Amino acid sequence: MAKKIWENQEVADLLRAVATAYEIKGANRFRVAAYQQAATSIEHLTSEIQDLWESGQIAQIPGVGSSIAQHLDELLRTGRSRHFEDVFSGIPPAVFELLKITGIGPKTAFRLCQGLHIKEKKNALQKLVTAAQKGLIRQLPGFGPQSEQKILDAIANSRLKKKERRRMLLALADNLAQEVKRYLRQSPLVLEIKVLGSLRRRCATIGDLDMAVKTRRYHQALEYFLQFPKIRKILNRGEKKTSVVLSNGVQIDIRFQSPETWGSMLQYFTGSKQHNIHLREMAREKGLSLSEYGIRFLKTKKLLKTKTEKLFYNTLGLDYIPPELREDQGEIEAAASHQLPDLVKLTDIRGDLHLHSNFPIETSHDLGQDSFLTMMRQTASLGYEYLGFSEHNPAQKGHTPEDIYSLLKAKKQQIDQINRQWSQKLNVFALNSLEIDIKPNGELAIPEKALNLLDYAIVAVHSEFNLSRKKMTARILKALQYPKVRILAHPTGRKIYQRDGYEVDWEKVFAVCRERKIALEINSWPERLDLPDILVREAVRAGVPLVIDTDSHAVDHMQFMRYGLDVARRGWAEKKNIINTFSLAQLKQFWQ
Ligand code: DGT
Ligand code: CA
Ligand code: CA
Repeated sequence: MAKKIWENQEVADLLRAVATAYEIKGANRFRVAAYQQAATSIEHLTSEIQDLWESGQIAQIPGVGSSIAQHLDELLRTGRSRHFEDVFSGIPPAVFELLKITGIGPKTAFRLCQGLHIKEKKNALQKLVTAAQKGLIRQLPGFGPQSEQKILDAIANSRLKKKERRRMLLALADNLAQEVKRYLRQSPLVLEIKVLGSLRRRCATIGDLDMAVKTRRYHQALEYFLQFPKIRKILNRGEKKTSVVLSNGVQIDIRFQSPETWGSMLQYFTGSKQHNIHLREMAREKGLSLSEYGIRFLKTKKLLKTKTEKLFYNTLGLDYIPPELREDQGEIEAAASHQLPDLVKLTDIRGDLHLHSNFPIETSHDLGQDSFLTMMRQTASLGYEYLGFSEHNPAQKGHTPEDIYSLLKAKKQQIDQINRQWSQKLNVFALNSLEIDIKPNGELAIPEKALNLLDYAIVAVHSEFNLSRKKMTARILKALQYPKVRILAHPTGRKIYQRDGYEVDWEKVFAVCRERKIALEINSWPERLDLPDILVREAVRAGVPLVIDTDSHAVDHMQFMRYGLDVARRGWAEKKNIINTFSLAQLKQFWQ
């Protein structure tokens, strides 16, 4: 029998299931977190875990500790892990079906399955709905009519969202596109490859991949593409284009085009649809018609072929419009009056202000995996000037205010020490920060005295996400009044496909941030991308400072800056709007 090839996503899903099983069994939360972290790391790998395993590199994956690495080795070698099987024992498979519903956690799912005798995955959800409709859930210990209704609502809601969920996260689409590009580049027929559609516009989620290949021999180039090993099904094929589905279910629409009409084709298939419709209306008023082949003058019927997109836009009397802005949100008007923003670039970034090291301060949430020095070196290799260590605050449970103070003091001393030893050599300066929980009443989760130890504080909501808009606004506004607070992290709390953001009165938050020079974070973590682009645009309009952070828990995550940058650009942000484009001296002055 052919040996099973493990996909990254499959392994990540399995590890996440192990974490859940541990959680149900009441295992220590660090163990649960270790499995979750390993799952996330594997999901974000840019190489295949199967390949890493074959070259003996599993233990080197950041976030995969030695014991998990051993279990994975057994899994990839033999197709099973006895350890994982032990962890799963006694947990009905149906639990994992129920967990797909947002709002049902591991322990609830387990209690429901046990109480209602739902064992198998098959029809598990339907059985749960039937039980709820018969009023059986409210009779279980710990449940009532209200929680029964909540479960029904959650299931209905998640069915609604299912369709939407088939879209991929930007980071995943990016990796996939890279892989296809690597393949295409090997052919000498291929002169250039471009990603188009929503991926080129850098949307947070991507429906399908649109690509274009510049070639003079499109027939052969198309044939070559169809040999890509991951193609599962060819949906249609024309002379110059084809649509296929890959083994992971993702669709690719790809076009093969000669250099003469390259510009118009890029423009057309980058979209968005709304942008193109608006552009066509505008062109028509000027006596022009637009297509993927160029610009036609209606009077003379003459077709102007446009080699570049710039020429295309300029011919219409517009400045070149960066793809991220092409959403028909005023960019066409701005391009006509030469008022497009000069968007922030990756090379403008001078530091990363939200990083989790592994320095042990007995944190309330997950600690990072790498040392201060490792992260400083990575900062240097990214060409930045500074970084900020912002682990989660020490847990309040089990610590007195004095304990917390001394843990944070020890951290500050260590950072001072490392700056003395390494700053000059690496040309990188480390700042001492902390990501502090905003408690439901708006107080911060560390004693006020400890704030004095920090260069700046990051505050964030990590619990009780479902407060009313009024209470959530009051909670955040209160937190923003504390001294040293300079960043509000992942301001809406959304996690794409996992949790909607909470409601906040942004006008009020914007006003306080502007006045107190508190930056709203654009968190680059692929599931977060928070602030979302629409709010970034509003914040930019309101003159609120922003910061693009990676929130890295390992050095490998520091490359995600790119995704936060994408969001910033989609929100029309310029360099001057983003505080981590400032030099360290400028930043200190800004914060004075
Ligand atoms: P997605 O795939 O849902 O994330 O979003 P897009 O924007 O990539 O949309 P897609 O893949 O349907 O189409 C790619 C681009 O092609 C789209 O942004 C605009 C352009 N386009 C040009 N003409 C048409 C048309 O007649 N219909 C559609 N759907 N798109 C068109
Ligand atoms: Ca698309
Ligand atoms: Ca498409």
